[in-house]
Amino acid sequence: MTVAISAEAAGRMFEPAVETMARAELRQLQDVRLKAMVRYAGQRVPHYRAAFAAAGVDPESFGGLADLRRLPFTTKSDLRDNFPYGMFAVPKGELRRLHASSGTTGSPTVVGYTATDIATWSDLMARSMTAAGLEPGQLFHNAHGYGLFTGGLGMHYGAERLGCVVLPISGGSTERQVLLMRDLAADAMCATPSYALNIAEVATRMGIDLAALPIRRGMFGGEPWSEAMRASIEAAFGITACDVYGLSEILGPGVGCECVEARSGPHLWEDHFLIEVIDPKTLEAAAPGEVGELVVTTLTKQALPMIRYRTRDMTRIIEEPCVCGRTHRRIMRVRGRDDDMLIVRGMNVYPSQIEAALIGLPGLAPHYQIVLARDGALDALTVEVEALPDALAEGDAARQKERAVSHHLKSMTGITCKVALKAPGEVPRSVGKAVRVRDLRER
Ligand code: DLL
Repeated sequence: MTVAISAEAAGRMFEPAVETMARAELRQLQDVRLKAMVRYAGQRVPHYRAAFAAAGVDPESFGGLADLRRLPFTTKSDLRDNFPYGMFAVPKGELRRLHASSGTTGSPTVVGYTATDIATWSDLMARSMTAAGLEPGQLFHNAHGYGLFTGGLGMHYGAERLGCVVLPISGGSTERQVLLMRDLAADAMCATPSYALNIAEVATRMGIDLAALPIRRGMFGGEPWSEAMRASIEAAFGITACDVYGLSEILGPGVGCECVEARSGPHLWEDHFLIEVIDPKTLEAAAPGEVGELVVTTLTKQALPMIRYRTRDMTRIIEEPCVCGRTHRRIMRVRGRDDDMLIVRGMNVYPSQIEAALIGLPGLAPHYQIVLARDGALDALTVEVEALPDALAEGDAARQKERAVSHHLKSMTGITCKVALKAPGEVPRSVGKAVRVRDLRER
């Protein structure tokens, strides 16, 4: 049984039958796939065999969705402890691709894909792109880094699967990005949101009005961003900007994506991923609609099955049906990882909350960094933000502006902070994931 949707709505989906599957039918599919996945992981991965045994779960007779909470969690340290191939369910020769994390927050982790996994990933990316309003035949300007980061190749394969023409420009060479976007008449693009703003700024310097070009669609993700940043990107490029979510441990980009119709949080593709939100302290299920840590179980992954993987990403599940007709649930835009949260004088705040309050204020450019330092026994937080070129202030006028912005941040986020106005170009620009926090505190 599928939900009745109009042919016109179905035409805007890559796999309409699956994307509009009735919830009960989707649950049933998840149940069957979960049982098979637990059996598969137990048979093939010693780590899971041991973890299931410790939790008293017999993978051969596992009860499916009803018993989900009996399954052990998997964390990033399990991947590290089993580096490089210990968590894999297939021999090395059956893999077709490896990606790796940069290891900025610890030792590196490696993820892998079989040929079937790459085909599934491409399908899910094509599904995500269609949701974001892309169409076959369009020119897709791919400004995600190619290489070990999953952004570049993940988007590339998805765009080809959809039938787009891909420009694999990768990140960097920003002036060239602008020229090619104009000369080749790109229809759609993807980048991290911070890099998109960098491109927009360079275009302005070059005297090129991106909003006057044919480009109309964009997909942005890989790092937290805010509604204010979406508005800046949409205005600069003259596009609709959709939020695409994912993480390498689970897949890469394309675990979910916003639909262009609602643009109110990514739909996660629940035929391939089982999602839960937990309280990261108690590890119990968060109350319905409450914010907590997203936990994902892969339902079809061959090379690297993930059972109840703790993403550290904080969000909530949106249960309300979406206007686009898709039945796969949405999550609230991810505002950061649990470990990105700053605790300043006892107040908890995510960099993205500061961003949301900051961007769009008159006279400020959307380029900022948060500096943490020690002030005696206390933490001191300074927000360094650039003034727009035509709004540069000096002396008393600058101090007054800084105080006004600091007051605004306090009222919006509860955080007491200093604000330091910077001249245009003083805040470092990103070509991939932006570094939002400089922590100068001694550990
Ligand atoms: O960043 C995959 C990706 C590439 C997604 C391009 C979207 C676009 P990792 O490098 O493993 O994979 O980093 C994953 O980035 O756990 C989140 O903390 C963060 N992240 C990814 N997408 C979003 C988003 C890729 N749309 C980590 N909003 C995730 C907020 C995001 N955070």
